[in-house]
Amino acid sequence: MAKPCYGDESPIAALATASGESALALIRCSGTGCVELLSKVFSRPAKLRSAGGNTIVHGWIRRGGESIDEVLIFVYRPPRSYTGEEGADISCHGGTATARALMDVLRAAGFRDSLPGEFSFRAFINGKLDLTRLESVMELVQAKTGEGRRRALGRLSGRLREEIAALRGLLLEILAEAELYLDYDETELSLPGDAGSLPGREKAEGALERLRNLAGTWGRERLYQEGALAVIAGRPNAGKSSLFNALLGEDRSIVTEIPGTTRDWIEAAVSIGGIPLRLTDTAGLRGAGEPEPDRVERIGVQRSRELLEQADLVLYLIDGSRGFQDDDEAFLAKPASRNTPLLLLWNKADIAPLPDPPPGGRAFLSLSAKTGQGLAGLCEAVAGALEGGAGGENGGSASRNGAALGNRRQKELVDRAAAALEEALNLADRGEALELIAPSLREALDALGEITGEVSTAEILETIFSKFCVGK
Ligand SMILES: Nc1nc2c(ncn2[C@@H]2O[C@H](COP(=O)(O)OP(=O)(O)O)[C@@H](O)[C@H]2O)c(=O)[nH]1
Ligand SMILES: [Mg+2]
Repeated sequence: MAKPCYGDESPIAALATASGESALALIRCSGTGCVELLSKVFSRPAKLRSAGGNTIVHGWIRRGGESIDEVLIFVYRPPRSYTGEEGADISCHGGTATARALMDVLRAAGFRDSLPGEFSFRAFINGKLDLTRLESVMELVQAKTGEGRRRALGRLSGRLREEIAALRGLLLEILAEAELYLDYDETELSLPGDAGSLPGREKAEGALERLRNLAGTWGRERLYQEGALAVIAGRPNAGKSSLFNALLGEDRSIVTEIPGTTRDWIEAAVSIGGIPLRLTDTAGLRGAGEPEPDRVERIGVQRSRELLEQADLVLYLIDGSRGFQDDDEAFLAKPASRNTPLLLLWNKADIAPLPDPPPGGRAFLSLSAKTGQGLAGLCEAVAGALEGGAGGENGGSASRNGAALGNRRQKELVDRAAAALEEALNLADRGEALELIAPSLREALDALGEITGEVSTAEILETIFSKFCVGK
């Protein structure tokens, strides 16, 4: 049998829900003739074959004389379906055994297993959705927090597609004007301003600013999608494990009064201010004058340092009962920790309030990991510090109608469009002829077209859709 490939139009099927124990599951089918194929393994073949679009038929899936499951089949007729093709969703009972048995029946009936993202690929090919909206469906599926979900939904509703369409429209106007001049002999039509200047220059400058604003949205979007690594650091016994547990809302990390209790780092996923965080508790960083830690703890401390280098945010804890020490000062003075956003936390405020004025004239957040005092303020500060760090070079200024980028692919293409447009403006500044400027404008236009899929190749599409999950 030939290797299945995207775009071969054969009837496909896939389990669209997560496999495992559940009340119900959904198997999705698409492709010309798929209702006919299903009717061969269905208890009411005539009813299914004659079913209109967007209707539901109840019955049993059978193999020979054996009933496999009682199901509801949602029938779709083209073009009114997700893929634009004839389709059927089988709502069956959950659990791995049932889904597996039904998939076997479907394969025997002539369906093949869908490739990753193949339903979406077909939806794109059939003009149902553009790439930004299809990718947002994937972002929605992968959203880890409510805020991530809300942002993906904005793209699904078409905000990004609209902004890209508007920008393409602008570039097309500029290009059309430039080409008008190119078509005429210079003696018949004189260029506005200096010879070689770009007609529609103001439009191009406006478009460039909008592109930069759009590119600037990625830092923040990335934060909500991919999350951030927050590392809790500080001297032994500062209360790092206590804070880790308090933020998690459970006793995950061991807390004792014995310095050096945490020897290896522990990571857990939490959501703070809608940002998915990988929070890590680390072994305490001992000072020079303290007893040499044993071998295991020494490795733990080394790992703490490595984690600190990868961190997006450092939560540096001071043991308030012992005060701000030379070791703390030494840590904060290190260049590695100066580049990463850092929050200075004064812990154990329940027994040792933050002195006024605070030591070293530094800004501390006062809290108690034990009583929970100050934790709400800490969460706000964490979200603020990460958002500030993710603002990007232009401070993350909002783009038109709240459009925001959803993935690295889109970011790279917006950057490419901006660079090409900038090049066009530079060429115009140098008084180059329109023949030399126009290709840069076209390149910007093509890069934007790739974002929505108006410009695409089989290779580009396969790369995109193969990252989707099976059944999507
Ligand atoms: N009073 C008080 N004690 C705390 C607080 N946070 C931690 N501790 C105590 O400090 C000791 C060390 O805590 P732990 O979380 O293991 O510190 P780590 O070594 O930095 O992980 C334990 O006895 C904790 O009960 C706090 O906010 N207030
Ligand atoms: Mg600890």
